Amino acid sequence: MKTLRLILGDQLSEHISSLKNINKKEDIILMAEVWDETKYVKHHPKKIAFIFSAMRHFAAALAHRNYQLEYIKLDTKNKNSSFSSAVKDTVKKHAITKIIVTHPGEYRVLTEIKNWTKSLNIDVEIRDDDRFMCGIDEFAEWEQKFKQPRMEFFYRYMRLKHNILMTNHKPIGGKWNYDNDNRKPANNSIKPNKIFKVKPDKITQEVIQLVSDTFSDHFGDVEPFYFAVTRQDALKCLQHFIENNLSNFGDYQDVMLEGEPWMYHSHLSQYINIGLLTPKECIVAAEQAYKQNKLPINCVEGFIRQILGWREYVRGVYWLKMPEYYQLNHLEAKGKLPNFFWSGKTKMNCLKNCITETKQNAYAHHIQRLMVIGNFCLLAGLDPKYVNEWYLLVYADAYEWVELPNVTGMILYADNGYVASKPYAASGNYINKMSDYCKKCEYNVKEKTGESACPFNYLYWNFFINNKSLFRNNPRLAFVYNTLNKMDDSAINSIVKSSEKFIKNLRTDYES
Ligand code: FAD
Ligand code: DLZ
Ligand code: SF4
Repeated sequence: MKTLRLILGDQLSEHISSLKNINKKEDIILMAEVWDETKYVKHHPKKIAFIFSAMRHFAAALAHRNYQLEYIKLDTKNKNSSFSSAVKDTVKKHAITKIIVTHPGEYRVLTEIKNWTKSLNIDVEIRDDDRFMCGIDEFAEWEQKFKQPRMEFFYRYMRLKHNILMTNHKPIGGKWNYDNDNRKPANNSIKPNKIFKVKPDKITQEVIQLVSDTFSDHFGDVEPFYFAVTRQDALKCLQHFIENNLSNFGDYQDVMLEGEPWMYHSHLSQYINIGLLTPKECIVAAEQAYKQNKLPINCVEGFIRQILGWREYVRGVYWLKMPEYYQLNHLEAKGKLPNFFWSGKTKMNCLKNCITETKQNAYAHHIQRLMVIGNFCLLAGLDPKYVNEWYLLVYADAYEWVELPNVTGMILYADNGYVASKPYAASGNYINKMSDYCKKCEYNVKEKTGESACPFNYLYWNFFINNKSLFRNNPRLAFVYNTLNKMDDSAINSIVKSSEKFIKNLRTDYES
């Protein structure tokens, strides 16, 4: 009996469940560069180059270990290839009788895989993706126990279950969460370290050429390309982070500075998501740094919470709520993306910086994604459909299981507060405190309304005016509505007028 072991582009680990108990003499591993995956959204060229190069390096490592491998390179002439066509051809070529695959990261792909039993008349086994530290069924069981299944409770459950940063079943340091210590504002003395970069080898250079020849109409710059594409280099990136950035990670987690896209973040998400690193080893490395090198608890706990808490939580939410989650639009937002989401050309200096850096690096750090770009999408009333598409294609770490709950849930409140207890809305004041963007902006962050006022200032109030019936009874927004209630009619009128004008101009922008 010959079994096909299918490895998808974000499953690049020799310990992936689809390879367990493989018969090296009989079984065939299939990896395929296929058009459908490059086309379902027009991914950033750096993301495609990253995935293809990492796939080719991983395939070479497998071949070196004497696995039998069928590796299909992108056929630039036939643009109709898909996972299904690649599997069908390989099943026929090798007289395969069974397919084994690890659970994919996207609902769309799961549906495709489930069809093969019928369309190919073959046994298909879908194995759990045990790179995640919480199973899909386990999350669903945990979630049932809560009226409001918030990330913070889930995170505590995970800390206890995996015995991370615990002592005698209690959180080390006495507190579960040190987020209040992790909000230091921007200041001139912050000087982030150089990031870990890898020089492209021959395989990567070939892929860069392929991508620039083939996907030149996609948003983003393929070069300079400096991502790690092997497990060895991804491990070096993890070490670089632990040694150089983790000790500042907590303090400056929310800070944004012009010309400093990487700050003290780890830049590990794309490696974890694709399988070059496991979430567990990143968590363990940080915990060890706390124990051995006495790194500050707020930094280590903050970093671990992102991976053990948020990352696992959003994955649980995705599989629990799909496919309905994809359709959600609780605030009935209808706006399209303005052109500057593609060009970066806007007078709003914060957005200009974050979008331009996204275009260059296929990366933006969390606060740029959440409180600048995301905040704008929320306040400007952009339709979740377009916002999700944008976030899914622009970042090198984007797969729907992680992108969708962050966009629909965290930034757009489109799930009616399942993920976020209140909308992550902020005026220019927040961006001014956490960044140096406002200093060079054509808008004035101190002005509330009018032509030269920071658009975030009036859009913020306008959002809460427009959504009064939904939010006025939310206790976490009591301060917002208390302030609004004290505003006189002319102030409200000015906010509404400035907002209407701004949104009308946005419409002209995307319709042009
Ligand atoms: P660090 O700041 O160093 O954080 C450490 C790790 O924690 C990350 O590598 C990541 O694995 C994990 N993490 C942190 N926050 C989250 C989160 N909210 N959800 C899941 N994991 C998290 N992350 C993705 O991996 N893919 C996405 O497509 C993605 N889309 C996002 C869209 C929006 C609107 C927002 C607000 C966040 C999104 N995130 C996404 C989460 C987060 O912004 C990125 O994981 C992070 O910026 C990656 O950079 P880093 O590795 O330097 O992270
Ligand atoms: C994102 C992506 C791209 C652009 N190309 C491929 C590909 O050619 N072959 C492949 O196996 N995977 C690719 N991927 C990653 C897949 O889209 C990803 O595995 C699924 O979306 C499931 O998460
Ligand atoms: Fe952004 Fe407003 Fe500051 Fe300009 S003034 S950078 S638009 S927050």
